[in-house]
Amino acid sequence: MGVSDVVTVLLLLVLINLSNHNIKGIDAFHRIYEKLQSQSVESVNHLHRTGFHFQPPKHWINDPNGPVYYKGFYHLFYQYNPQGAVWGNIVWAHSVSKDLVNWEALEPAIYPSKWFDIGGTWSGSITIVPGKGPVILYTSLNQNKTQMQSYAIPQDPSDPYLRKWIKPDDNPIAVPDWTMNGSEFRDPTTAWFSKDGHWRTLVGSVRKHRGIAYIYRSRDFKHWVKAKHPVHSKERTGMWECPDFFPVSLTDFNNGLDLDYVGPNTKHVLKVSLDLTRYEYYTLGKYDSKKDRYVPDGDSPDGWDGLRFDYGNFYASKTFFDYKKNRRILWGWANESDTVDDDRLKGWAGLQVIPRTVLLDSSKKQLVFWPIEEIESLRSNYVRMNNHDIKMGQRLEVKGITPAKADVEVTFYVGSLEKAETFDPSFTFKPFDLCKLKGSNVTGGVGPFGLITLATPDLEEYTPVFFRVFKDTSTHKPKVLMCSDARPSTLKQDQGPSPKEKMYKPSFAGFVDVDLSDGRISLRSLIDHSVVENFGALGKTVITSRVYPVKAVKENAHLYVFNNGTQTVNVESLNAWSMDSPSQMNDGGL
Ligand code: DQQ
Repeated sequence: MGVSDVVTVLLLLVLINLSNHNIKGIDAFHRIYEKLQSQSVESVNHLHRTGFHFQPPKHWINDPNGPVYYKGFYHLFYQYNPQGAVWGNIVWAHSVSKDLVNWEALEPAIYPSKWFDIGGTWSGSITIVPGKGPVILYTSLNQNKTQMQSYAIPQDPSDPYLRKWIKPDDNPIAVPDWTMNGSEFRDPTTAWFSKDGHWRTLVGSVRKHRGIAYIYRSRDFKHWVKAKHPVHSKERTGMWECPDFFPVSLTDFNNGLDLDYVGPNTKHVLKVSLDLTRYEYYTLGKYDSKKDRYVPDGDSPDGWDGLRFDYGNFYASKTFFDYKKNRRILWGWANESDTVDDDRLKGWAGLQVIPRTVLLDSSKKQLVFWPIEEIESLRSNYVRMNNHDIKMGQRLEVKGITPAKADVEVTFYVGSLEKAETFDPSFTFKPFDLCKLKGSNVTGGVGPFGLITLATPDLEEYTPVFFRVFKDTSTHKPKVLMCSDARPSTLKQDQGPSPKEKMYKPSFAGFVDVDLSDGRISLRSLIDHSVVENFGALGKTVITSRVYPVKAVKENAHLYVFNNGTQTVNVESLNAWSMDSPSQMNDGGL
């Protein structure tokens, strides 16, 4: 073992240790809780269940799979344990919707039943193949747990509900060869058709700690051949789960592109979910379709410090192109951050975030995300606030809506940045540490200011979401930190000696790439009992947090705007709505 190998191993050990703090219920290597995975749920505890997020009536869920718009319906499949509230026994559960808000649950689409998938039906995607209809590509595990790629087709492609799926006998369509790691080979992407007459799909993997996205080609969507080189790989990033690969337009910042779009003015996005840390990153770059190689742009960090779709509790995400509205939509899984024991007692675990549109930011350096417009149909009671100064230490209550189930949009005017603190460059890649260090209460110059969600009036419990503005003397630009700090979110005590038995209360954070030249910054928060989704600067930085207040619940929860910086901040406009619940999801026999 050379010095660099020793360094790599040490680095990985540190990361594995770190990752243990990030996750629970499912760990980096899909180890399962033997005793709990099939322990049926006696009753469902509703205290922290969400009001307008996607959740089945009970049990464990994880990755969104195969989202697609087909014959008037949006389909969402997802990894689901029909027998318990922890990961295990995974099937593809299936729901349909006409508007991405109200869902009808159907029977699971695929579940282990054939020799090639008896060991598991894991994540994958759907491609609409002309002449065939929708085809599922998924990771199937045989009885030895070898990971392979398989396909399934609808029994009746004319059925808009796509209720029944068939797994043809010529499966699997891709098996790991001797150069590959058979227990780390999964999550095929939606395929795209190229001018050379081939379909292409990516499959995530790892080799010697190098994260890999293999590319497979097929002429008939049945016989697939691995390209000589991976489309992309990166050393020391570990297993790449759930890759996602799609083009974005460099000239049209309002519409999404389908996967097979070819044109001069595009870039590609490659997103990977890092099994070691349980967070994702993406790069923007150029895809050379002749060489089947993807090269990230020089200023798009490729690795642990990369850009993220969401800087919070968000994983295994997947986009799809919505033909109906010409947009690319992102789904992502928000895991619980309470304990495995809590999940067992609650009888449920996991949710899907509100779907988000994905566009290239006009800077062309990053993406922007925004909750789909359909979610606004749930807005009810409305209150507003205009032109309110908030001096240092002040807190203003937003009254007249249901704070535990709300949609809030606020624009702050911060004015001069003269009082902003100097940015310490050692935090450049450590926004979490900076958020943890300063929190929402340490007085700053410009900020911390923002929203206090899910709060008791005496702030025994609260989840603050806020900005803190620094001066970056190297760039002469403001450095804007955005935080969602779960530390004060609950009075419930951390329990148990091991990380998985302890509640996880992270100080999630990211920087927001804005110059504040007009003195303004906006924040939108979707608050839903145990989940808060936050969109800074119109979706440039997004942070999702899971929190479990015991007092600030339902009608006892409050919402405030606050400022703990010496510079007075003006709430230029605040619009807030109570949110209704969508029509009940029927349980489809789940
Ligand atoms: N979850 C699936 C895998 C995927 C992982 C198994 C990501 O296919 O890699 O439930 O959360």
